[in-house]
Amino acid sequence: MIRVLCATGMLLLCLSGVAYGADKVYEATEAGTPPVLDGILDEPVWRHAETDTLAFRWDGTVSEPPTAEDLSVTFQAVWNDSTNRLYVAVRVHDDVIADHFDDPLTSYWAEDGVEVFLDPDHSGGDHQYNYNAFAYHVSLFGDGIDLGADRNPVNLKEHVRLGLSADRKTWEIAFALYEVYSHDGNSENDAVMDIEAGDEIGFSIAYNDNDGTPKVRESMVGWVPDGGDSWINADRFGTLRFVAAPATEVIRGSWGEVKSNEQ
Ligand SMILES: [Ca+2]
Ligand SMILES: [Ca+2]
Ligand SMILES: [Ca+2]
Ligand SMILES: [Ca+2]
Repeated sequence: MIRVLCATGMLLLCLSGVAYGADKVYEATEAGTPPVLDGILDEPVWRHAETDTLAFRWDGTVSEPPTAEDLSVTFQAVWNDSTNRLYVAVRVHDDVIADHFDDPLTSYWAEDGVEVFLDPDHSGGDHQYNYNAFAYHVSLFGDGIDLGADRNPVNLKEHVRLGLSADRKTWEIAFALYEVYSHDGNSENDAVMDIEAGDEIGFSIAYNDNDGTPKVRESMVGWVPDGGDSWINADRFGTLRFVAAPATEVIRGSWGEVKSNEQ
């Protein structure tokens, strides 16, 4: 719609609609074999996947975008046809890695962590106190915190699997894509997306930087411009498109076999 309005010369509408992540698209290729979630990005698919940067300041007590020494973050994403999972790899340069509270629900937005936004049916719209879309605050311990329908934080860690490197700066995360989530304890009332090449979902990603002061988020950097309200509104998300792997890059078998063959 934005492109149509621009093309017809409706400049004010064009300018007012340019913001947010709607025009950002990441193409995730299919991994013939799912990555091993160990925080080590040595699988062949990570060598080929597009790398993008979290270049936009969304929030934080640091008024300027963080320096490269303070925080710089890149990510990649792939998917697997057999597991129906989205895999996200995140490389973080952060001067201080901090997590202050044993309770994963305490100040979850202001601990060091990756925040991944998913809207599997690409509907957009409000998701603050419902499961229309998700803002998974992935902690260093593999929690997946979002606000629930009762307006309290809820740990949806069954949606998330994390492999973290020993220095806690390389994240390898798998997500199940819940098109329907009931949160009633009965998985028969939920629907996880059956991913196929050509599908598109609402997607965004950010990093929350804590550098040692409890409950203080020094910086939040994200993939799309003006994404600070993404935890409320899925219209702020960009798009992730699932694409098939080039035939030459599809490698079947376990990573143990692949790695041993490469040595
Ligand atoms: Ca790995
Ligand atoms: Ca930092
Ligand atoms: Ca939705
Ligand atoms: Ca930090």
